[in-house]
Amino acid sequence: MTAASGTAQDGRSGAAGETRSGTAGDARSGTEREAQAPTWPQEFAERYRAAGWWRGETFGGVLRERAAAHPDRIAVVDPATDRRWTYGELDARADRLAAGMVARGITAGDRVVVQLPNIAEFFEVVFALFRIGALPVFALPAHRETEITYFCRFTEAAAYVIAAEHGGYDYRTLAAKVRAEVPALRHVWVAQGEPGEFEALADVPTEAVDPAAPVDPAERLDLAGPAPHDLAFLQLSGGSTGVPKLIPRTHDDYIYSLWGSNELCGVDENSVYLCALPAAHNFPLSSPGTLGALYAGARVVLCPQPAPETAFPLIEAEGVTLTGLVPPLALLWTEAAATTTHDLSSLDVLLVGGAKFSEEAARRVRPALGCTLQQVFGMAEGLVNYTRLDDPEETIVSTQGRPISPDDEIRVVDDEDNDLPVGATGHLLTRGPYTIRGYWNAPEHNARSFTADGFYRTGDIVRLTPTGHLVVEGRAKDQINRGGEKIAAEEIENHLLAHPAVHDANVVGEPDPYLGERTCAYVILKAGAEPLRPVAVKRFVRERGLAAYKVPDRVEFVAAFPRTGVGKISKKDLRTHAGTRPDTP
Ligand code: OOB
Repeated sequence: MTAASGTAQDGRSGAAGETRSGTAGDARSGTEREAQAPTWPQEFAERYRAAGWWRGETFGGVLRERAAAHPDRIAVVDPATDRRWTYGELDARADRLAAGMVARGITAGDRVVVQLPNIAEFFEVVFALFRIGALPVFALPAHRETEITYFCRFTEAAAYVIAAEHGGYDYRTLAAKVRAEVPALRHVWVAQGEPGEFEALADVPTEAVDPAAPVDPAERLDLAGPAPHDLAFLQLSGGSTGVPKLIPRTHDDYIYSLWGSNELCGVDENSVYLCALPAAHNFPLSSPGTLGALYAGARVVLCPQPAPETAFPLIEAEGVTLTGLVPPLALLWTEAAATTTHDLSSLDVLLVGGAKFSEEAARRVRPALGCTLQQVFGMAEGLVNYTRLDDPEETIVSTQGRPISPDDEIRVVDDEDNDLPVGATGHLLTRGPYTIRGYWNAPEHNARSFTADGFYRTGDIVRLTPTGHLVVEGRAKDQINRGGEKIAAEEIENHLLAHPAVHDANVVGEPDPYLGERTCAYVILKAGAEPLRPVAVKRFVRERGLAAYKVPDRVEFVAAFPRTGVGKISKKDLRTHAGTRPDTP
């Protein structure tokens, strides 16, 4: 990794010449920390600070400032429970929860797996952790035993935060399994609903919440709090390998992506952001998302689920001005808008991203919803591109935008990393002030995913237009993008190979009119094995404790896989074949 002996300083770090990335205040050497979370070389850190991109703020500090400036303004609306928290209240809640977590042994640098639906406590928890300098690990509500156990084990998590139930699923049962498998997990906190055998989050704070009397844990508990260049949290990578990788983001870099997004999406203190996608995902979190809205002093409205029947009444009632959707939902919303009785006229901007939005679908947004479409092509690793609100309609519907920052470096290269001329299609590499220099604790993987000089290999195939806009043409990574939900083929192949009757398996994406892509598993059974039905294979994968979206949509049994000239399995040929056969039970 190139991220040399990190020496970024902002005057708050402990030993001069060392970053504290990942582990505020820990006693390990800079080299050890660097191996855990590679960071920007000093010359880049200095450049990004000098340019004003890194403002030297932390999430805890930002919330404190907003609460001081306008304590009574509404920060978070949770319609499912009819709660409206002001900035003052959110700030006080975060303080008290931080104090309680510290009293239970959570310290700076600890990892805490947060798996919450779109409820107000999501913000109370993550801001409490930000204040302590502990790192939320952002799991999705769809994750199950396999994923959560892995996150808890791999990050050596100190705690796991859930809601008792959501979407008909009991997360306490999941937590019991996870705790049995990961004894090092010290706490399971239940943020909403009956805690069962675990502790209710409401019992963690050391004092009752009194919004009128904010406390400062930094003073009371002698917490230094994180420095702006410290890690703030770990995001999940969509990934293309057997296990998901974790993405270390700092306060400085992520906060830049927030205010940079706010400027391009027109977010100010009068904005109302509807969080319709799962709050923990990078898109609704930061593009400009809930955290962008809170940075601006705006209002966040939590949508329990993204169907038009739920979202449209909230848009009307709360005067929502912008929201973000993945393409299948954007399609659904444009269709539903034609017959809705709800007044959607407050909606100024609809952001669509996470997967390619087809030009035909993009053209329908403005006429159907009466708002400006903003395409967003982003990644949890960093780089985010937006079409601009004042781009010509043709650019808005036919490109995936251009980067947030003038310091985002974009390279489009061939298979040998040679730069290609503008207009040519190739691999997208990027480096910049909010794109990570390496995954968390993954040195071998980092050597493959980043160039020697620190460019991230996005795995996306793109072309640049003469105006500097990017058009996503495809993907080189072995991943299926199922309507914005990313599935690493290798991860599912490994699960299929665990079936006693399966000799070999390959998972590819095939076209789907609604999702864009769906997953197809090609399976070769062992010689002499009893015939299997596709449904049995799907059930087998599901019962291994995986998120439902990862269960193959279609399973096809074959005698052999197509091979390339040199004898390797040709996923390209499998993809071509996929979609030509109907599904069978
Ligand atoms: C967002 O983040 P991730 O980390 O779940 O997925 C990133 C990948 C990209 O590398 C690309 O393959 C795909 O998702 N993607 C798109 C896209 N937006 C993301 N592919 C085509 N067109 C688009 N507009 O998905 C994400 C993060 C922040 C903002 C928006 C999306």
